[in-house]
Amino acid sequence: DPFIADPERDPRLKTLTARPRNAETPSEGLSPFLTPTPLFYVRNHMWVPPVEPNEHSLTITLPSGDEKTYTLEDLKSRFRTHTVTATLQCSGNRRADMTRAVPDKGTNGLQWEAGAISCAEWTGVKLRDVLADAGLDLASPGPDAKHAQFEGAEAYGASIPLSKVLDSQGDVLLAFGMNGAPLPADHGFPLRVIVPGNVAARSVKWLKKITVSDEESTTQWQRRDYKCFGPNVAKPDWSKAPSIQEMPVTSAITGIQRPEAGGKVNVEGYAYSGGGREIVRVDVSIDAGKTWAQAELMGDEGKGSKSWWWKRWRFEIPDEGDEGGEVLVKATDESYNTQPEDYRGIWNQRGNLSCAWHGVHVGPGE
Ligand code: MTE
Ligand code: MO
Repeated sequence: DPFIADPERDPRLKTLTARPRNAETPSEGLSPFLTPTPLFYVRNHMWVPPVEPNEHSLTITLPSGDEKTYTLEDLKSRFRTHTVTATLQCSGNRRADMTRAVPDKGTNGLQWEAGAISCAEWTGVKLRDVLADAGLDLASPGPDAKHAQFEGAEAYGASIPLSKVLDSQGDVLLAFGMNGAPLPADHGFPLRVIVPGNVAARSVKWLKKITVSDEESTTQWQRRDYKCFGPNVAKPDWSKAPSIQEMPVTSAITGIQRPEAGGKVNVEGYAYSGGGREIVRVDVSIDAGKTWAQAELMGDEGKGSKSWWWKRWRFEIPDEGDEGGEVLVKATDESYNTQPEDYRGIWNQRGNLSCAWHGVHVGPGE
């Protein structure tokens, strides 16, 4: 049984598949700034690999062929420790919205609602510090040093451009801590890479090996799955589209509360953009998008060089009338990128980057 090392899971997680474990964060877990660890969404392509922390090691290979191996103890004792707040979001978050919007075509993949996203404080050492120790010249790494490839202990792998690692404000971590405790088994114990601002698929769990290379990781997760093609492309030439790295701006409604009978309806949710682009505005409409009003942004501050974390927001519906209706949300990031209105222009067969305006029905008495 390859799933023998899979841990017990919190029953409040919304399970999509049990083996491998894929489960989204319930709305109660989407409400706090830092997602309680047991409610952090889980996306496993395979099993949780059994690991013996004292035997776990990380091997780094440079383009020169030089190789260096680090134990966990080496990483913890020899490098400065940093804590970074980062939201992880799956490329398929909100895929179910895209499927519902284009029912004749549907989408392939796990049908996530708005809970394939969570936020945590990650503690570890900077990958750039470790690469320098392994012998990479950070100032002039050479023409063959273009990508950092990551391999997990089960077989999963992915890569990111090396420039993200070399950026002194990139905050790429080799993390052993999550929300002040050791990483749990589902989230990569004992070591994972955290790539803040990039699609979570690049934050490889159960990290065993890093290769600095002139090419991207050759896995399907780098070369195929996380790409978007136009609706007319039935047989994509995978090499013709870049792998998803930074994600576009998105938002969602995650809770609706009526404090007391007859009281006003409060709507709350999150907004997030990739690349450390801060969310600067969230707008809500209660008339199908004809008019919009700005929601209140919560003042949460995370740790890190850029805004790697989501923004929580809330909005009080002024007068919902008797019929209720659809509440819509859209967000704007610091580059003034905003979300598309609907799925007509962004539908893709894999259902990646499902980020149109999010709507939830609010009815009387709800
Ligand atoms: N790393 C390994 N080793 N195996 C995996 O299946 N899944 C990736 C990424 N890293 C994966 C992995 C994907 S697609 C996502 S969305 C995130 O891990 C999910 O991280 P989480 O389970 O900690 O929420
Ligand atoms: Mo993912």
